[in-house]
Amino acid sequence: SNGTNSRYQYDAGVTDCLFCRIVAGEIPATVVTETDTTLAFRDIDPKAPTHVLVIPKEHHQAVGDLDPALAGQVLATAHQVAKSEGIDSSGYRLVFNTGRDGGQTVFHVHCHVLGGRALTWPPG
Ligand code: DGP
Repeated sequence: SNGTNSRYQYDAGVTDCLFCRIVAGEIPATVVTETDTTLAFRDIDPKAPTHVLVIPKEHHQAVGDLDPALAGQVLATAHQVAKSEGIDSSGYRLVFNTGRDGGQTVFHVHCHVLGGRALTWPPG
């Protein structure tokens, strides 16, 4: 599947997608963990002591484009990251920035795993 049914903006899709290139090993990333279907790597511009991105390896634009099984696999990996980062008991935040108003800048769906400090609410 690809991002041609873009609801938010033009989606370059698999051929020119930053996170697809990370999956392919064409762009380096600090990988935290991976499964058959998901990849977790550190955000290049961390906003908290732990800031990891969890993506499906397959290209989908936004969380609403994921079938429930794959969405569940992304969430399971995010929780695994929280455990391995030692923030599962202190608490953490999972965020899917989606579309223009959500502040999404990379149009390959990703779950931010944020923690390691007390996070404020509401977000900006
Ligand atoms: P969002 O704004 O929700 O679409 O988040 C995109 C995130 O991706 C943002 O926190 C910065 C991160 N990011 C952008 N480019 C790169 C990159 O080349 N490598 C890594 N590891 N993260 C990136």
